[in-house]
Amino acid sequence: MRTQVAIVGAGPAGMVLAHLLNAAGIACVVVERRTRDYVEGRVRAGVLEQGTVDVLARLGLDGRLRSEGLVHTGTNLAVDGESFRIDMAALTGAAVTVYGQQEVMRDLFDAAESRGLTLVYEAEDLRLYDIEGTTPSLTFRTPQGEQHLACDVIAGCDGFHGVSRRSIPADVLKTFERDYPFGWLGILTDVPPAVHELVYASHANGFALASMRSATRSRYYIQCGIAERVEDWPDARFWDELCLRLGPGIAAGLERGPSFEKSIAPLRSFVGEPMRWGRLFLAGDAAHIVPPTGAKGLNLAVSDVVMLSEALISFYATGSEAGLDGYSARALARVWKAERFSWWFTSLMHRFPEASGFDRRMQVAELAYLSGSRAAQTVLAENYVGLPLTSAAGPSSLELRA
Ligand code: RFL
Ligand code: PHB
Repeated sequence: MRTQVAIVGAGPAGMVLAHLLNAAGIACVVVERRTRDYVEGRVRAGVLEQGTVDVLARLGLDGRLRSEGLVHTGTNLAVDGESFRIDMAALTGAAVTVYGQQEVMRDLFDAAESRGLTLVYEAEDLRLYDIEGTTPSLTFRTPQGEQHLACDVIAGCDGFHGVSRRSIPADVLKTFERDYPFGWLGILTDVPPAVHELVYASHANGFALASMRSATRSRYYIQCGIAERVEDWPDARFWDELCLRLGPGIAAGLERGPSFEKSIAPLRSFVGEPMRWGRLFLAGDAAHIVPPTGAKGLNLAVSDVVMLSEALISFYATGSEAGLDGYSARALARVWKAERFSWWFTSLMHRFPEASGFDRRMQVAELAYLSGSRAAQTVLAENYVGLPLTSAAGPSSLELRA
């Protein structure tokens, strides 16, 4: 097999890139380790930035998103049971859309089928060859046998545990990492959301989040210890702790229902630099991880592949590699800002095991300041709705110094 761009991984990064390239007439093949049902079944992100919605609209993938997505013009913060609203639309002119990653994946896969995109599922033991030359290739094994795929460029969109990032030599790849000493225990339940917008709660006991998937399906999270297990949290205990952290005002409107999904996710900040080695380009979780507090992971995957697609379109149109050469610095400039926001919001809202009484007072003071300061709220809101793409002319000199 031969193609122009081989895309490893059919998550949001790989599939949005495939659609962007297909729309530009560039041939690509997506190679995925799992089945479509497995990828589509993963319960993950829920909040789309305006820029992500715009990209899906540009690709003609926003039909269901427009009719079923919930546009939120504000978000709520709760501090030890008292809440206030941040009016993102008034502060920034932009909003976010609540539409689950599972729905985004379904739309991407359905359109891939109807548009004739080439996807290979259940590809095991994928290996990358000759990424430092101009004729890279992949091998993998499918139920049909051993496969070889020759290409011009490999897009490594295979998530945090994929093979792409590990194919960059250890003396080239610099990694920057922070693990947080807690996780998020999340549930899905078919009851109407407690509040029609999200509530991010900071409580002396720890963080909680009230989110949703639709007018009849709620998604709730509470901070838990990294050593805790799902079995430690029967529904009744989960609901009691969630209500305590959200506070009596919000708890009064909260309906309890049986959970049909319950899982624990660790929290991590991670960046690998550079995002390019030879003809291999990393995008999304393959290159970086953010803790979910800022709702940035899926959105960063989309902004990365928009920038990568622009570089590839220019490469195939002109033969110039300037865009490809600039991709890593351009993407990283935006990635680091989202990393900063996600780290800051995580640090502000969670209970750290080693935190002193002073540390808690600092969190509460900062939240009190946020509740009364338009300037502080604007900082939060403009990061939450999504920062603009870095200019194609390249990041500023300040960003390059990093
Ligand atoms: P993905 O989604 O991990 O997809 C990578 C794909 O690559 C495949 N793969 C391979 N394929 C072939 N060969 C190999 N050797 C392979 N190794 C791996 C995998 O099977 C998979 O299909 O990465 P991508 O595309 O970069 O997308 C990233 C997002 O999925 C992720 O950042 C978000 O889910 C993060 N996230 C959130 N992001 C948001 O923007 N808003 C949110 O509200 C939000 N909430 C969340 C989240 C993530 C969470 N968890 C569980 C990590 C909430 C949670 C709880
Ligand atoms: C979600 O609904 O899953 C969700 C929402 C906001 C976040 C993280 C996750 O910050």
